[in-house]
Amino acid sequence: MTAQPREGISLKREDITFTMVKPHAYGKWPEVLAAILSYEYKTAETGIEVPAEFTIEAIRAPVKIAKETAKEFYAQHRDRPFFLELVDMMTEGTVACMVVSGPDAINQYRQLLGPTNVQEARKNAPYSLRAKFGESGDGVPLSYNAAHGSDDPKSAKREIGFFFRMSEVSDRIARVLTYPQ
Ligand code: RTP
Ligand code: MG
Repeated sequence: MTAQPREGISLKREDITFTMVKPHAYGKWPEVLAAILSYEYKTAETGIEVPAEFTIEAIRAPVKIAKETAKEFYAQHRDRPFFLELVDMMTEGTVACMVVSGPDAINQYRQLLGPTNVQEARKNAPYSLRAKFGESGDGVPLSYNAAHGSDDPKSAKREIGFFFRMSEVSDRIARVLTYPQ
């Protein structure tokens, strides 16, 4: 699915992010999508809630990730003790992948995601995707936190490249992603 470009709005690298709904939350990904589109945050200056203005630029779902792809996707965590658990979780079912744009989308989306730890998310960020759709409890791995979001423009470009061809996003997104960084 490709969204229509919004004319006249220029995008910066930090305005494009990648997200993936993890397998354990895949059954609820339409609700995740609805939460993304209706997300409002409190402005620091006034405390007034304003829409984050996320646009879903492209969707691929369902996607079954191969073990080798999951290992490459999360290569930065290769030496962490939870790496194999993370790879198992990412490959135990299907995922939904999305390219998301909006003002300061990378940071805004990380806010919407909430803390990595689901219990912390429920306590400190009850509005967040991880609080609402993450799993926690006895025997539930910490990796069951509902969704992934890119942490910087370089990661967003890399992660989008795993799942989308440039021909699958609008020209204005492709232009920003292919511009030398
Ligand atoms: P993500 O990359 O998925 O958006 O998550 P994040 O930035 O909040 O956290 P990160 O440190 O990049 O960790 C990647 C994913 O690994 C799982 N994890 N498990 N067992 C553990 O201690 C542990 N720590 C992290 C989580 O699924 C996390 O999202
Ligand atoms: Mg991360």
